[in-house]
Amino acid sequence: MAEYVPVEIEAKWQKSWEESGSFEPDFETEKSRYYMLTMLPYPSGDLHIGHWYAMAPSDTYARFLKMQGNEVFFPIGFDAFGLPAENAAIKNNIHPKDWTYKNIERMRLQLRSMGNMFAWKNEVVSCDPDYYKWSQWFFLRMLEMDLAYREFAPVDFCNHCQTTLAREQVWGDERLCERCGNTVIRKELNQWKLRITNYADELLDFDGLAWPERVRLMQTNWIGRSNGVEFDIDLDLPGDLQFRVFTTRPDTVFGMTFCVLAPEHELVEQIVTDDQKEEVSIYCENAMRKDEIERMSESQEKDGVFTGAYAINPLNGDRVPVWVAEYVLAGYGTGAIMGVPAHDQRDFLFARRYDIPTPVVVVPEDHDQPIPEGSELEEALLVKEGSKMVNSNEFDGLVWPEGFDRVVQAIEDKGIGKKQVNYRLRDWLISRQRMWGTPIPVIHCKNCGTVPVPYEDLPVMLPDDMDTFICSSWYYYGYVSPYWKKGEKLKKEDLPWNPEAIQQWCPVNQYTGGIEHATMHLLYFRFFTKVLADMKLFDFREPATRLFNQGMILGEDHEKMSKSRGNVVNPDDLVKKYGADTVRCYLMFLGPWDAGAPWNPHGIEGLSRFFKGIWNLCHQPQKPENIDQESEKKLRKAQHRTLKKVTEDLGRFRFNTAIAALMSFRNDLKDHVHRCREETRTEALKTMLLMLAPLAPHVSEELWQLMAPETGSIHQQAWPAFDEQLASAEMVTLVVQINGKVRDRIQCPVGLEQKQTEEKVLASEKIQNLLEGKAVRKLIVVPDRLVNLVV
Ligand code: ANZ
Repeated sequence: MAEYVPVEIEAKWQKSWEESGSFEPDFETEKSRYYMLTMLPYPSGDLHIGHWYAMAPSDTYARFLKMQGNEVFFPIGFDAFGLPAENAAIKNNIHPKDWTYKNIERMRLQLRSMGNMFAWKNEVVSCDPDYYKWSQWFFLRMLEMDLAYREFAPVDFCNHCQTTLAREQVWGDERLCERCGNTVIRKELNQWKLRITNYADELLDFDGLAWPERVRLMQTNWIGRSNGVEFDIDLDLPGDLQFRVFTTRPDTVFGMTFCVLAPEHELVEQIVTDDQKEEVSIYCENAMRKDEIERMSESQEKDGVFTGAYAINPLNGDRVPVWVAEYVLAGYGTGAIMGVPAHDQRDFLFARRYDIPTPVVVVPEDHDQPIPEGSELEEALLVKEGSKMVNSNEFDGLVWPEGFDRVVQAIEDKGIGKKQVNYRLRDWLISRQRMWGTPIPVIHCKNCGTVPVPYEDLPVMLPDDMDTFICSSWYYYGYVSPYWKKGEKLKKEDLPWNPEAIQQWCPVNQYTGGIEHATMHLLYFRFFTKVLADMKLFDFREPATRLFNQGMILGEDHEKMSKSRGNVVNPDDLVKKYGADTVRCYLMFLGPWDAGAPWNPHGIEGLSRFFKGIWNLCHQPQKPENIDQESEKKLRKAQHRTLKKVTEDLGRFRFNTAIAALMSFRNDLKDHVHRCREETRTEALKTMLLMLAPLAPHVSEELWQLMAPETGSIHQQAWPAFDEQLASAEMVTLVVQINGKVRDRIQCPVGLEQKQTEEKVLASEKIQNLLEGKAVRKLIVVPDRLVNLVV
């Protein structure tokens, strides 16, 4: 009998499938089309186990759908621009392009070793000029639609290297340049942005999308829509200087005991008194060097400096000090706030630090105690819904949201402000000042300013700069007609793809990828699709109907895998030793796909044995000792039960339980197959192989050729159907006794475990009535037959 040697059969089948083009979809198909997409990899040079964990299960799903009769499109490509290529290029003194393409070459081989049914003919590589010319084309169209614009924005800059730096190139709290070790400064530079904020409200609408709740929540918070009011506050200074604040809680305006301007606020210099000048200026300079995340951090002490100036609360005439503090950001709202320490935690910490009074002005509606003194508070009193205004003159007693509305009305009547909706979301900064990225197709001319490059002159070739998130914002359309109009001159009226194919295949039916992209790529690609729909390039407005986030595969030590920790698992070594099928299935077996799992080096042998077992079963010639009806029946039932389970599990990404069911079916086969008729045996084994086909494509193909060579490839077969009746669990009648007397008979599925049996018995209404609350002292279970309760 031939031995199972995975390396021998796997390469053979990968070659055969690719040569026959069996995984390239038929674009003209009559079948229902299914676009299955997995996030494209960055060509770092090595396919790591995380890639396998992302891509092997998605391949299983794609294959499963194909067997179920869909025409499945499952493309792959490379997101090839970015910083690592530049760093590697500098280090090794080669061009980033050479480094990138060398890595792509290697990763293509590694990806093939996984045995995925990728539609390789549709591959795109985002650093190919025939790809990025379309990114540039989109940019020019957005420029015309006023969706792209240039604005000064702060960047990290190294004076020594004379270059801007990406976040990850700025090291530590000291903020040192990764290249030269000098201190990095913040500098305002003219940068390109896309108006994603125009789409903020639409991006909050997830109607019709089957996306994980977690991602929807993260995006919703990221977009951060807040309903509030903006109004002017006069300074108590000669002249009529004033500043505008944004608040979501106008109903707390009577609790304002200070105001704060962001360190970047233009009024700071004008209002600061002479004796405060120096302190304020040092403070502002320091603050402006930090980034927003640092400034907003909860753990950060809330500090600031008094400007020496005072402002007047427009609703009650109170005179309050004006401070500068870094926790107020220049880029949000108006860059100035009213400080209400009793009801805002940041203001509370600030007021505590500087001994500023903290009067309480809203309480829970049902509060019937005396109103607390602010000095008693240990933290801000956060009440909104169901809050009642107090200590607020004519507004006393008003309950949310009426209090909100009435104060807004008063502000509008005075003509000092209006309702305002703000978003946390900022426009998307796409300039990168890096070499290895898509050049922005605009010429900066001394005499005539910025001039868009004519469409016919695209692509604008490297080097220059444009963020890689653009490339990944439309690659899934690129796959459908890769490198459309390759080498041709472009026109504005051109379409970036075959419109019919896009309309037929998009939006993506199922997208899979990591949750870490929730508020970046997964938001940008939704935005991009909406913009392209507004360009009338297609008539849908969301890129992917369903989204699934896989978990992360961790090191054996339950930590994130990293070279420095020495806990990295190399998939190539595993493939050599066990074969791709075993590695794929073992990763899927480790736990539910969305949960992720730590790598466990001990279990993989078990899976390897599982395949050997099936291999042997298929190779052993049938020598029925004596045909046994009972065995026949058991095997047939096991087959249909397993098929039902696997069909359901694969359909909901529960690969681990599907594999467990197959293992149990392998045991049934071992136990019964030699006592079954040839017909029953073949059917059971073939069904096993068909169920394995999406999970372990190579070994199932090899064995299929042994069992049914006349039918062609296993991957062209239909998913088998199960018989609902055979698949359903067999029932038994369980006799229930109380103190030895038969009291009830209950129908139960065969093989219930002790605990389930007990639960089932105790749930019976009849038994409950008979027990009348008496304590059960003992419960004796004879599986599938009898239960005796001793009371
Ligand atoms: C007074 C107040 C009282 C506030 C209260 C809140 C609670 P969201 O919901 O995130 O929009 N704020 C406004 N502009 C700010 C800026 N540039 N930097 C830092 N904080 C800013 O938050 C709106 C609230 O955040 C605003 O409402 C303001 O504080 C603060 F009981 O005003 B509030």
